[in-house]
Amino acid sequence: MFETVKYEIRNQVAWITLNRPNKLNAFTEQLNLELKEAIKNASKDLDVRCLVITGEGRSFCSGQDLEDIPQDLDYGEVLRSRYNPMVMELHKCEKPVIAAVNGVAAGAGMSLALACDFRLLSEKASFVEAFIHIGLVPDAGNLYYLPRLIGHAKALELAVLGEKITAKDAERFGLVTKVIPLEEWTEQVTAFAERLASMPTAAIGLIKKNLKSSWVSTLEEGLEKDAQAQRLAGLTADHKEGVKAFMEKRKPVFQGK
Ligand code: T3D
Repeated sequence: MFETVKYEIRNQVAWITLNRPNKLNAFTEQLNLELKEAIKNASKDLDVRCLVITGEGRSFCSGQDLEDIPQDLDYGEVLRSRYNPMVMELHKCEKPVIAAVNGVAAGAGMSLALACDFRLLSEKASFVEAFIHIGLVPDAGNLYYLPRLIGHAKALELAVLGEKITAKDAERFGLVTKVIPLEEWTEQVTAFAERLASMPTAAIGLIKKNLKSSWVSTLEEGLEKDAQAQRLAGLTADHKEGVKAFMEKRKPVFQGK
């Protein structure tokens, strides 16, 4: 289906693997577009309840392919036509999205990881705000997500200095859900993804939506959004099942609706 992305569904999890390992999974136009399509497919597929984005080989993604910089477009247009739609597809996704950062995530590769809901890092993984080393500005949502995740001061420091951020440092800054030892990587990422896929994923979608809008809402608007979301969550089969299972003292079986 795709050439630069592997797309597999297992146990209600869509596994989306960036597949240009010889270039450390650097972005080309084709990869931007195929990744966007893969996210769109998984977002729409009723059999999918969680997405995992990861990289083939030793890297997660090294950002824009520096050997494939388009000559015919200015960089603003490259972002508008290729990167921004990819980030917006992630932003629109109502299902939980995990960045399984298996190795280095540099430049727009770091931006991609920041735009996901969870970041699982291999102990060998790292982040690099590589933009500054080539005289560019962090893009693809990097400067939107980073201060929201770790605060303005640390975001500025990382973006300006562009130093390698080890998995341990990323965990210390609060950028990471979990750092995973190499030998447990596949097992732990799979377990985490399948755990999310078995949760009340419609409620997760509502949590994502209201958390995002909280940045631009007054308290009054936020309270109204709580009421609207809770109305919808209260109508789901998963809510009924959760209460029933509690009363029957058993584990609930959620369907994501
Ligand atoms: O609109 C626009 O087009 C602008 C948009 C910009 C968005 C951006 O993402 S800008 C930032 C672009 N990315 C970078 O500047 C990162 C460049 N890469 C690196 O800094 C390092 O490669 C890494 C820190 C990612 C990894 O370092 P290391 O030592 O583990 O690996 P390496 O030896 O540097 O790289 C291995 C190979 O991958 C090497 O090729 P070779 O020598 O084996 O043939 C290297 O050239 C290649 N490679 C790595 N990153 C890229 C790349 N080739 C093309 N583009 C890359 N981004």
